[in-house]
Amino acid sequence: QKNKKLIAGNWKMNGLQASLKEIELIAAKVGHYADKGTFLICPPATLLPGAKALAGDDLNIGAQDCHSEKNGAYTGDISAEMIAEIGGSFVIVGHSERREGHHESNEAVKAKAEAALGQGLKPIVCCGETLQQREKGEAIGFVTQQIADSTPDSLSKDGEIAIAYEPIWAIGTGKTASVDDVAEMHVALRKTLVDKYGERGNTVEILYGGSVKPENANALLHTQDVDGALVGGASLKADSFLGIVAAL
Ligand code: G2H
Repeated sequence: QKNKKLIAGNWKMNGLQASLKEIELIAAKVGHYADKGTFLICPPATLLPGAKALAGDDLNIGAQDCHSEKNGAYTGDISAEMIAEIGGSFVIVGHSERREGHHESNEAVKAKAEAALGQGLKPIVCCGETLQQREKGEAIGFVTQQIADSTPDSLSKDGEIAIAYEPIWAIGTGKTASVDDVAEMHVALRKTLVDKYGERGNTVEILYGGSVKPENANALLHTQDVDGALVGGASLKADSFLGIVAAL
């Protein structure tokens, strides 16, 4: 188990300017847990500069996606450089909602992760199986292949990327995977990372995501090879995000 866990909030397409007060509340408190964790909120792009201005030293700000190219005719996209310029330090890539809604392939996700590294951002590369794949017994094979194919070819320093396992059937549904299922997947993902990167694979944080909330955070965060959480719905309010942080 790592000394510090990464607790990341993914606001998805939620939050207007008034929501920045939640960032302020979170930023004021997470410093108390600095020895136990690293904290991150990924608001929508419209809130990135405002969030960064309020985040202070103890809260990281990141984006929910980036384009693989540096700039150009890509209407609606933002680049890794744009995220870095406003002081962002992380970017989520390959979330299942983007893989599904925007037809992002493993190859496309890998290119985004590499673009992020090129700008000094830490990508959080997401993976996860559908309920049908789980029921057919294909979850481990599918997810480990997804991560092998969606992550950069090489890492130049320890902890340069994180990954997040998010079973699609547990996202926003209130269902969480059982602790045994999470442990089994995370151990398999650790092996995939060590096979790909050698010893350095042990320094990649493996987050769990999918209906993480204060009530289940303690058990999930203390499961084998779970190095943190990627939190959607429960990250929108400071109280619930801090409730998860308090479970560290
Ligand atoms: C999974 C997660 C955050 P939620 O998508 O990425 O969302 O916690 O709402 O299930």
